[in-house]
Amino acid sequence: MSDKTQVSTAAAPRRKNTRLPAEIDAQLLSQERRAFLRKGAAMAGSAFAAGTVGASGAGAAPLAVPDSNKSMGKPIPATEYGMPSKFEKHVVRRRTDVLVNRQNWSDWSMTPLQYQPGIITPNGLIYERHHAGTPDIDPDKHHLAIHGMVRQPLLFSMADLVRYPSVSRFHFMECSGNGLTDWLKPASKTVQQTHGLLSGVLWTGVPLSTLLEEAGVDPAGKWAIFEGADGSGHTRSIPIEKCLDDTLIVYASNGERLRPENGYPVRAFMPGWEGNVCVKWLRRIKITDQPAHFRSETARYTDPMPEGKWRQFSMVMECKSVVTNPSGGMQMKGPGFYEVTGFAWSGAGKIRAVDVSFDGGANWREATVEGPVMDKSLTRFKIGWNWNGQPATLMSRAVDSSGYVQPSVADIRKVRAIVGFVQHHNAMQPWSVNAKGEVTNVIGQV
Ligand SMILES: Nc1nc2c(c(=O)[nH]1)N[C@H]1C(S)=C(S)[C@@H](COP(=O)(O)O)O[C@H]1N2
Ligand SMILES: [Mo]
Repeated sequence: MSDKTQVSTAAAPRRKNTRLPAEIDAQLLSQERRAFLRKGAAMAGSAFAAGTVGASGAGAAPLAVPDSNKSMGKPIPATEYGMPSKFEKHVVRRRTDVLVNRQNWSDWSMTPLQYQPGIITPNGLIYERHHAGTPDIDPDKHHLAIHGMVRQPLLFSMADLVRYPSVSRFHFMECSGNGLTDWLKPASKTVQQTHGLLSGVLWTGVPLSTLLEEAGVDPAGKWAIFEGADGSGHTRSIPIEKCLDDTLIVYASNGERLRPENGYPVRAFMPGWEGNVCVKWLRRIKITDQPAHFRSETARYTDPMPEGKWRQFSMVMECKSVVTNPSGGMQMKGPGFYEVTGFAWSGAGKIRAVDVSFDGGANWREATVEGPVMDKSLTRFKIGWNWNGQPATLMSRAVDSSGYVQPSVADIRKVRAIVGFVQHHNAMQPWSVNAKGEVTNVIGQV
């Protein structure tokens, strides 16, 4: 049979004739459904006592043939960059609705974590945080310099950089300002607003250690200064140990070159450390014998301590988790079985366990941590819940491979001062469900 015959419109009626009769379809479907429910009941025990999960119970009615079965679909264009279905338009990054900042170039947009089914954030949904907007950089004109206390200063074009041996690694990236509006009382409604300065990404690039080996770091070189090519000239000082350990010079995310807003054509990435150190649009790395004490290491990105002092260089993002389904702004569809899901992550290693409470922290159940469980990566957890229709308060608590347990705001208060908007908020996030099934942010209220 020629290609032409296969794609002719004659295929439509023929296909229709070869379909299973509708009643056989329905029979198969109900068999499958019974098998699914049996399996579910075996897995989740009493969780399925309420009967169906969400599928409606119509077992034997013949299925209607949808219009999509009766006509040809959209042909493949000669070239195309694929986009999500038009029915997924709500799955978008959103600017903050708490700190309205429209006149300011320093801005951020958040990842819709409530709609993210797995540990990867698609490139168009990776959160954005910039201090002076996104520059438009021609990769053919861009260079990265390594200089300062080195044996031989080096200048790389993008073409040079991509020739070096590369690695691909799954890691989360989180802004240390994630959650800063929601310490003591709820300001944000959704998990996108409370936790969306967080993304899970497959980063590809060159280990910085490779480039530093070639440059030859002076034994007295203890810090490296990273500078971006954007309007903010963003700069950070990084200890040489981190540079030689797992720091990456990244040019791709999730299988394609970085998006402009995430640092195209090249950025730094320090796994597990606050997003701010991951300098985008990277143009130079200067080796020095001491930190430079830039604005983002003094006036910003420091932690207030109880004695009125400020702590600098607290760059590891400590263990954290959040329930994303259900989460703020959602509406439960009546009592019955729910799979509660969320994310856990730690800048200090892997996720060891996640507990979930349904009564505001009085009792806890251990959730299933879904593999692969990777170092400094978003990790998914899930737990079955049979909602009885009564008010409930959900929250999660993660433990990482170092044994560190995610704190409450009260726990953090014992070791740090909390004054208004401050960074490094890794406390547990409570969501309350009322009898109507409305889910709201109740941080500071339980
Ligand atoms: N050059 C440059 N790098 C930068 C920034 C910036 O404004 N300019 N913002 C930093 C901050 S605060 C964060 S959280 C991350 C955000 O990276 P993203 O926009 O790819 O999510 O980039 C960091 N690197
Ligand atoms: Mo940030």
